[in-house]
Amino acid sequence: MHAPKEVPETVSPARPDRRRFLNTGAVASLAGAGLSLGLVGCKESSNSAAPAGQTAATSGASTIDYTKYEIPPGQLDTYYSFSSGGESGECRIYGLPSGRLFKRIPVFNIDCLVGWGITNESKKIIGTKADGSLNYRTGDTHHVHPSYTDGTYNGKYLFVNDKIHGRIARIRLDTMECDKITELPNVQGFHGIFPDKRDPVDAKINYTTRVFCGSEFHIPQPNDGRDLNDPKKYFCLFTCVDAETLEPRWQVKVDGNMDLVASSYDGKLACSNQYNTEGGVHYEDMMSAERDSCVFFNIARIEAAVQAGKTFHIGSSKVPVVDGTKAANADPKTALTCYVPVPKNPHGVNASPDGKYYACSGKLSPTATLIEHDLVLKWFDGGLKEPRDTVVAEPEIGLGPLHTGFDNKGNAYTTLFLDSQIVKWNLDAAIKSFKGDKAAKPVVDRLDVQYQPGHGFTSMGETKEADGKYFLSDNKFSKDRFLPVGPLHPESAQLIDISGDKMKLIADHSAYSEPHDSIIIPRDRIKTRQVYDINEFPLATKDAKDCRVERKGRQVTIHLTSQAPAFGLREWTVKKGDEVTIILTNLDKVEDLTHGFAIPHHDINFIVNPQETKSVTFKTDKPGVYWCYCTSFCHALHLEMRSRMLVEA
Ligand code: K7E
Ligand code: CUA
Ligand code: CA
Repeated sequence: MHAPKEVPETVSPARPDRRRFLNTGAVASLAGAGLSLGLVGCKESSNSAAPAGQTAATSGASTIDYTKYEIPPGQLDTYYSFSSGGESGECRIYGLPSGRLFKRIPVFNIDCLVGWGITNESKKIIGTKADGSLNYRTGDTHHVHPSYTDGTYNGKYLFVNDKIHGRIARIRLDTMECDKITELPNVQGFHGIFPDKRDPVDAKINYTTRVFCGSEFHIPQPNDGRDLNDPKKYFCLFTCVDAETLEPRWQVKVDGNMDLVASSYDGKLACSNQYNTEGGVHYEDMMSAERDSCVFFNIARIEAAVQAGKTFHIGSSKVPVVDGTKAANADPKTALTCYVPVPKNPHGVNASPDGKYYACSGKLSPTATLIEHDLVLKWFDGGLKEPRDTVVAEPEIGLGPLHTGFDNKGNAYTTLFLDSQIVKWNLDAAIKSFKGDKAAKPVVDRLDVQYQPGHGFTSMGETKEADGKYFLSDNKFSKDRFLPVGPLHPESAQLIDISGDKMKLIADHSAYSEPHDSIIIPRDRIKTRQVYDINEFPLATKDAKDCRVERKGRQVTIHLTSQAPAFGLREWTVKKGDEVTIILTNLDKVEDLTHGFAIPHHDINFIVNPQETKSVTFKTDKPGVYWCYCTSFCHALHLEMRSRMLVEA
């Protein structure tokens, strides 16, 4: 797997030798870890994993007119794609179908271009300790989902998780900047996140008001040193966060862990797949059971229980917690939760755009489980015997199924991590087959991807307006698809045309490590602002004539403006040991006319967009002359755009 090899000039998507090599590698590494996967199929060639009679994988390469998908210079893409950035802690915006990277949005990470984590305003959002240093400098973003109105995107916010530190962040979609971050109490491994798609309680509020957050790692509660090595006492919390204040409203104690989260289209349910119902702390234990669960939350009942005060608190947290464990919810008619058994260590749960089903992938089972929404509600009404009776299909689709996207024609597209394929399967056929109809063939197409796909998602596929145009496969390995750039290869995001019967692979886009999830939105759903309103910033200096230096003891405030090609003060004088705050307002009103501001030796670097104000605070520790200069090429006299900070001994 790691042997150096020459770079072929062209790469055939279907080179079977390479695929087999990778596939055996992936399986062998699991087997080598002592795992008994209980997987069907063949370890030699992924293609043979297709059960007899089903479509073999295709390269999709032969007759495609790629020019059809080209975006020539000067033309705009038809879709935005918002993507998580994994261990980078950021989010990204791509254009589709071109794959152009438009913007990286710093969220949990420090970014010296925009000054995120450096300016006072951004530090306040990320959160600082008493000494002014950042609470955290790292983040791990996995899942991005915009806010909804009535089952579709309203273009207002984007929500994203930080798996490491259990934080939720909100990005404004008009400026495409993060504006709030909250750390969830008593949560470790905050993984799945999904906004409510409809608010069922207050008809006046017509947009997302709840964001549901799962937690993956079970911990002692509170995690203060008690029960360190007593895993039976550990547990996880499911959290509901208010979309406007971004404060947690309530939490639910659950059995097992939570991985991904999905929400219903009617506002009644949220759910999460669980791979560790065993409560194991080592992987062998986490995969010892043949079945795990998908746990459903009855939102109205939980909120009624919170209202009625049937709650408890954990440690110093003020957030009310209700008991959603199996033992406390044995009677369906009053239950807050319903645990639906699904095969071994599922990963991913996705709601179909018609609101009828949830597809939960097997990961260690070659199946996807289809759970019917109305049957879950029926179980909660006492009309079904077992939670498992809510399952309406469980087709065999291939090895290592993870995430599922949907088109507008009743088909699902699931990533197969081990098979390195996307499998297209038909929901109705899967349901018929589950009922015993031997003629029904759920799998309708397979396409090789390069390689080992994680998330996959369709255009508008997580809204009621799924359009069936594109599927993007975020692959975990790219190997030989791009020029090598050292040991860390880029990830590959492969765009697939799903408008016809056969999937067509139409583009490879490289992506910096490591996007997990993305969403695809038509460009007309997004309305951005190009210039800020200067009145939004209480600290703004609205006229260059008002630039000044104010001193209060050792605290010095510099009120400064920028207007191409000059800053409002040519120089200012401070003393060694002063605490200096620079407040910079960009007076330029022209779209795209951004100025930067950097100070040598002081680690200051940020930008101000048109009509924006930002501030930084720092200590002067070394006498001397420091040229504060503009870092953003703004004008013919950009290089001359500088001021002196004179630091006296
Ligand atoms: Cu959504 Cu990668 Cu966090 Cu699956 S997870 S791939
Ligand atoms: Cu202002 Cu360069
Ligand atoms: Ca398990």
